[in-house]
Amino acid sequence: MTDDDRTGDDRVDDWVDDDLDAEESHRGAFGDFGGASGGLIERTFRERIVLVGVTREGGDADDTDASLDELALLVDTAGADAIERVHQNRLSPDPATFVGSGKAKEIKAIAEAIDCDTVVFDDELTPAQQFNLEKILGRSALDRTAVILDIFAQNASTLEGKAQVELAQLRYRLPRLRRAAGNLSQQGGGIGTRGPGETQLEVDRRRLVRRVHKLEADLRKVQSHRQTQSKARSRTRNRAVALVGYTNAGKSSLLNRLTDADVLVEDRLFATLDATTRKLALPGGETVFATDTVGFVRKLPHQLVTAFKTTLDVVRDADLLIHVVDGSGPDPEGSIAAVQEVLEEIGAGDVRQLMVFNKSDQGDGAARLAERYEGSIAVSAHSGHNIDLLLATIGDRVRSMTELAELLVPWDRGDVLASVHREGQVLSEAAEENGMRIKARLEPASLGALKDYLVDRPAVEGTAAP
Ligand SMILES: Nc1nc2c(ncn2[C@@H]2O[C@H](COP(=O)(O)OP(=O)(O)OP(=O)(O)O)[C@@H](O)[C@H]2O)c(=O)[nH]1
Ligand SMILES: [Mg+2]
Repeated sequence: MTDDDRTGDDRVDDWVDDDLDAEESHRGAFGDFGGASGGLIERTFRERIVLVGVTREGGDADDTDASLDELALLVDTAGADAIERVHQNRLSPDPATFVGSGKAKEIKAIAEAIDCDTVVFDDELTPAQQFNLEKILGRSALDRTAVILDIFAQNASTLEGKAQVELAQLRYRLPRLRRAAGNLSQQGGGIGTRGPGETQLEVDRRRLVRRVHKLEADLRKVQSHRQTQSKARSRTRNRAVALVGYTNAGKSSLLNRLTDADVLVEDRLFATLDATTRKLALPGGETVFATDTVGFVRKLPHQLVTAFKTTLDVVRDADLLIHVVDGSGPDPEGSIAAVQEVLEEIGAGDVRQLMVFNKSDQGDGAARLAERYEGSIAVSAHSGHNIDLLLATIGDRVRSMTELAELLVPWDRGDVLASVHREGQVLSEAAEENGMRIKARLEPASLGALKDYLVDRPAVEGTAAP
């Protein structure tokens, strides 16, 4: 065993809940993770599912319902049918069984009466809760995280996307590995010896840890490549705009409408997992980079947020976020709040936003919302409604990040002249006796560096005079 392996195992031991002493092997969701059907939810037939939502003290039952509606959609996307819902009010989750053992027995009775295969809980269960629940229920107990991971696994298509999803799955799966029957005694061997005495659980765990390290290293490589690319991009001084929003809001459709991106569009949750960036020419003559990225939902699993870090960095580093909302959806406010929460989690809570209510061709929801949210626009990626206005507004917002300035650069400062051209948008140039007089749009940082050559900054709307 190498030192590397030992470090890995130690780290995993921190994650593993040692209360989990399985006396028997039973049909569990994770005993055969990634088994015959390749996912958590059986796909050789449509599983029948009971959903369980809990409203905590101070929580709102309507929020729990909205969250369960979303969970039902997620379950459907994963390829199963939500047949029944169970709702509970609780001060706080039961550490052993999440819902309390009495409620768990009630759920079991319901599951038996309607002959369901799996129970899905709307909150993330600890490994111990999951294990105990499966014992009481006599069937798989999954949580929202597992369902979302399952959908991501189905939708991943590129190498990077697949690696990110697999990493998230492994991080979720590791603390949930179980001891198989009859394997509890740790026979033979002293410190450092592995071999005949090693339990199957340890072998499995070590194999997975090694895989986690490999994936982490692979993704780091992708990330450093991406950083080199984005450095090259920032030298060109083009602004970056990212389309963010709830899954299925129409982000990819909008990018396709704005550019010739040709991104996959589907009436399906999490159709997009990989970021796609395209140049977008604005009516004012500027060019920005526009990126379409993965959609968000309520309670997006933190394993995914961590694994998708490289993808989500694009959002954090953007100059402007176009927050796309399905204006025809049932709960736009709820989805806006969910998106905001994820943005904050990934450190993008402070990036400027332009709110866009999409699907204005479907009912008057988008138009009504646009009236309520100041500075927002109702658009339709399908019909093209207000797309010109959207482009003009993106242009305005991007332009307002720069200032109009007039400079006089002496003839012997060709380097300064070059940097004005490189860093700003030159509007006019006139040769004079003492040098070149230039009107340009520049970012505050560039203006600071060029302050010695500033003649006078023409006062324009929204620009403070010097
Ligand atoms: N009626 C209508 N439907 C739209 C519009 N824009 C998108 N859609 C539909 O909404 C669904 C989702 O569109 P996508 O563009 O894939 O949405 P997304 O936000 O990229 O979704 P994910 O990548 O899955 O998060 C598809 O069925 C689209 O055809 C629109 O302006 N009007
Ligand atoms: Mg998409």
